[in-house]
Amino acid sequence: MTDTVLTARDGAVLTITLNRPEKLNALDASVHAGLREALAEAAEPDVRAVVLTGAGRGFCVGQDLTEFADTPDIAAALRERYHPNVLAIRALEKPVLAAVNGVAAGAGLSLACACDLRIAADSASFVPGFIGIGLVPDAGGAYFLGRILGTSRAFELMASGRRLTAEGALDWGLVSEVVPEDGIAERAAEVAATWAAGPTRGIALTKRLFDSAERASLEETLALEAELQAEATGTADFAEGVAAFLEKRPPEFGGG
Ligand code: LHQ
Repeated sequence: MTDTVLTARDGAVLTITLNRPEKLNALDASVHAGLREALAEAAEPDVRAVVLTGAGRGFCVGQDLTEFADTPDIAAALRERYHPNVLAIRALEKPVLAAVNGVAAGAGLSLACACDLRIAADSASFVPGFIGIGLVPDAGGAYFLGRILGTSRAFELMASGRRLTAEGALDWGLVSEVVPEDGIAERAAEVAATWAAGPTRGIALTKRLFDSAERASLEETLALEAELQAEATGTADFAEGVAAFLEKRPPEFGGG
């Protein structure tokens, strides 16, 4: 693991911290590689929720623009460095929470939006850096923002390049809550611990169903839902959930 990406475990929660604070956690080759390793660690079965955050005053400002100058084949760089990590976040069979502690720009914004949930510090902001330098959104930016915000709002934001504040992001549903800057790590740990105590298989299958539903017909969605529900009813957490309901007690989900 590179020291530009750190991981820390607290029970079933894995926190991944992008760690180039002096560059607002801009993505260079070492961050891409470190994130790839960290996401592999996140796939371990005893991890039941993941937090992605940044060290210092930024979340992530996207591509390191000093390194980019030395990248002759941009399409290849996107395929090799960005796409595996974006796809790995979506493939993780557990919830991934972006704790947006500061500015999220360019591919850093896309990365936050690839996660399942987002909370933000009141000092955070969302900057579509791409258009500021004449680029199109990448790292899934158009895909994720279009789905989260709707095409009209996403286009206006991404094509204007204007900065969205944390409060504006809350108003638009881009983040689910805004907390004081000095409380974001604690709140992220609290939210992630709640998710980690949930029925992890059911949450994972719900994630898969939503990802599929965004592209599928109603008929395809009904078919997949029947398949996944059959799988969910086979889990220990389903048995525990029903037993707890009948015994009028809170469930204790083990994640299996
Ligand atoms: C940075 C960066 C940065 C390096 C701040 N790189 N150092 C993918 C593949 C291939 C091609 C290209 O694109 C992509 C995807 C992308 O992500 S494109 C979009 C790239 N990101 C941007 O365009 C954002 C550029 N940054 C900014 O506009 C500002 O830094 C924001 C508005 C994010 C924050 O502004 P401030 O809070 O005023 O901070 P700052 O600008 O003073 O930055 C602090 C330091 O971080 C500074 O370094 P220095 O040595 O001067 O203190 C910046 O140069 C450095 N930094 N972004 N992307």
